[in-house]
Amino acid sequence: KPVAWGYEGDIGPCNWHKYFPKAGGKRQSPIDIDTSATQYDGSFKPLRIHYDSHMCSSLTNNGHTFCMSVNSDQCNLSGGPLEDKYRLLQFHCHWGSDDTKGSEHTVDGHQYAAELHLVHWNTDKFKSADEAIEKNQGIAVLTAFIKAGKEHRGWNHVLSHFKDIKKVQGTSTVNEDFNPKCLLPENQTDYWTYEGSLTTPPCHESVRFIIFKEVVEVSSEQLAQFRSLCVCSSRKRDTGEDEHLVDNFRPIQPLNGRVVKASFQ
Ligand code: SG4
Ligand code: ZN
Repeated sequence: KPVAWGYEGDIGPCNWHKYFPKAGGKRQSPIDIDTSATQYDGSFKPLRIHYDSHMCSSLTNNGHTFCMSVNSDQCNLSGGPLEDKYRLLQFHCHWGSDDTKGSEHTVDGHQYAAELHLVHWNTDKFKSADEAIEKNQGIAVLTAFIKAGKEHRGWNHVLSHFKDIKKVQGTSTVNEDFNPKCLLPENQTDYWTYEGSLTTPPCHESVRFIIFKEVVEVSSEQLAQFRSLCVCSSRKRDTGEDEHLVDNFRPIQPLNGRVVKASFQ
């Protein structure tokens, strides 16, 4: 039977390695990006993000985050530090119990309110996402930090489906015209990149992260809607309400000699 995991207590990040040995490996994610130690790499090609609309198929609350599955071979990522072509599989977020925390990666020790992950798999080297997920160069995660600020109209498209996914396993079909490109920052040329892992069990060391320098603003009210999702209904608060899904970020992991490359000087 699948091993339960979470973000606190016995099933929290400190104990993941007992049930998921990869979590104790040498290239784990997330990390702190020490901007004084990053290295500019002038050999990167332009990053090519090609996403089409009409392809966001369904939004699910999986008990760890919301997850928008994408069903299109017309959403691809290549170039930049990548040798191969990668196809968008899903996107999801990590967030805090308030606006002062929530991102997984940190920049010079600063934690943002949330972090968006767009997960892609390598269609040049592998036959399926399931195969790619545990292989070196199998996965590329395009990442944007999120902070509290002005309202973000693109995010309202996603949030409008949250009423259907409050409970775990809640699913909502998304068939309106929506392009996840609208969730990315304007500046898509300045990013950091390094080789890491899935930030959740089984923490496979298969991921190249590409992390935009420019931070995206959403309103505090929009961040509060992330927190309106619930975790397993078996876990109730003292008040009898379902417990809310918050602080679903893994703490930073050791670099172990890895170098974070920057696309900009
Ligand atoms: C979240 O739990 C997603 O819901 C998972 O996606 C995802 O797993 C996991 O995070 C790890 O991804 O970008 N944070 S991460 O490293 O993409 C995978 C699903 O469960 C394999 C579909
Ligand atoms: Zn993630």
